[in-house]
Amino acid sequence: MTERAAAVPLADRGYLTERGFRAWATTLDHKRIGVMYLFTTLFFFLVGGLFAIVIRLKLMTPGPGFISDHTYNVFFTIHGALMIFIFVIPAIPSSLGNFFIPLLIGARDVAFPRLNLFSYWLFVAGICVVFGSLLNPMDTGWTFYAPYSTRTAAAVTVLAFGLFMTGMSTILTGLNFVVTIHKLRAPGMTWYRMPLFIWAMYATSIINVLATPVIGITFLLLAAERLFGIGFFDPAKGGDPLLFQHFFWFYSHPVVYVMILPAMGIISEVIPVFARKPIFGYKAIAYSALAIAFISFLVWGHHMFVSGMSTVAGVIFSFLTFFVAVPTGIKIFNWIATLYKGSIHLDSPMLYALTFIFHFIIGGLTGMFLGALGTDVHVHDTYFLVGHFHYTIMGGTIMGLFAGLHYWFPKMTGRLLDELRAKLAWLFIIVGFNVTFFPMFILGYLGMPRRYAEYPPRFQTLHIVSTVGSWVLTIGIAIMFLNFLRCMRKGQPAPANPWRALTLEWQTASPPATDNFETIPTVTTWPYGYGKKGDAGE
Ligand code: HEM
Ligand SMILES: [Cu+2]
Repeated sequence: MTERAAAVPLADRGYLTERGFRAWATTLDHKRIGVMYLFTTLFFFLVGGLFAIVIRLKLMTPGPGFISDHTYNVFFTIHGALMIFIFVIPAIPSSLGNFFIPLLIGARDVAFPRLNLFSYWLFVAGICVVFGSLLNPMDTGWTFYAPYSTRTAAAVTVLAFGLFMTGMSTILTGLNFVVTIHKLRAPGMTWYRMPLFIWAMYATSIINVLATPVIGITFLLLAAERLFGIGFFDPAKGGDPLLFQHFFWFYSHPVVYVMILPAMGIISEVIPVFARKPIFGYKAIAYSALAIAFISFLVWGHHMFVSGMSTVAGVIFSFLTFFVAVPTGIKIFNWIATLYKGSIHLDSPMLYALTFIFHFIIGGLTGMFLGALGTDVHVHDTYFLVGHFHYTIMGGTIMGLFAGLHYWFPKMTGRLLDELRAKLAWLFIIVGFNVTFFPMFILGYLGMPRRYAEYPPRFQTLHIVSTVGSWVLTIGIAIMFLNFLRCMRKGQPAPANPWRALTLEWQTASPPATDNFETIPTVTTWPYGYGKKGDAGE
């Protein structure tokens, strides 16, 4: 491969034309705001990843290590809290959602551009407060469990306040998206002509608007308890620690679907384009997103099976949990049916989409073990769970994000990615990911508890395998990011529609102009008519 000495200039830099800090910081363009979110969240993915690497290094040896056990607790708390609250919750909705919702529905911007900009800066301000808490860092785990979190001397109140702000930003973004999807669709874009990514973002936004206030209020109660000694959660003050767990999971279970639904939306876009086939079961996929959003509010108790809840409640929550598997299974079946007899193109977005399906099946099925009351009692709070949620979040959501980044890179930057490097990165990532996280299922099954800095030596071999895997994974992620950075400046100029896709964002220039479309398109059909003669996509 020959290196090009200088960047190839783009004929038209579209929305990227205006340069300078001010132009970005005060922009009302949803695309620029999306890009700012993308850079911010990806940066914290890398920071959270650094903590993960240190955690894994420590776990190579069973006894006391190069960091103290307290530091270990702090590190997995920072790792978890950053990854969940600052990275994965906003990662797809606020970045790719902001960038692509208006483009996919044929609008010029979101419904409330100023509110959108405000949400971004509120998010940044929240992150600053979160970092303020690092002066006296928290060691409670990302779950903030009371009563410990009400008593520890660490800066819980500051962290809770920072997350309150980022949560507020999430709510405002969710509202903005719901109104945008209702009000700003191009003429002719009926609900059943909407791309499935839009359905997914719609369901996600509804969860964000309904669930996030609950955690916000919980954080306020926690702060009130710490600051004013009001007994909400601490039994010594007449509170109930289980109330905290109920509040926390009433938010945090639905929020796992905030993490996964947008990724599922991306997969529903990528699969038909690279299989050159109409999506199978469009309505089933669309409605299953809403069904997942609805059911997600009914199952929080599965995180509390061992908290002393009554067996009857446990059985009911366990039973309800299995219902989530139905709409989830519907999606997976429909994607596979779309692939069936398709003309599969294994470009990098498709590789990541297939990787999503592969990992998510493992993550989802192990979720069934955790949702079943009888088995969860045994594997609760072990590495089985750590394996499960990394398979769903990292193996699922993050692979969906990577699929989306590779798919939409030409649209966002106006340049093509280097496919060879993209595929090389993918190879490292899929191998590294599975070597890192699969051993965790076995470790958990054998009884290795989560959140322990030290462990019996018989677990060491599997821990070493996992740590070596994390190095392979890191190399893959590094190659991927370097490829992004390099091709942002030096990639070949991209045509408007390099993947021959039918959704509206590809019918405008790469990168799009500030107001997206020269004239607002009129929609006459759904966007999945692939493989038929005479279609624009063929
Ligand atoms: C880069 C690869 C990653 C590695 C090697 C890794 C490793 C780990 C390990 C070993 C733990 C368990 C710590 C313990 O229980 O003692 C952990 C916890 C956790 N990880 Fe990761 N992780 C990675 C990426 C991610 C991502 C992408 C997310 C989410 C977006 C994530 C979310 C979490 C959460 C929420 C916890 C629980 C923290 C707690 O127990 O409070 N991780 N991670
Ligand atoms: Cu849950």
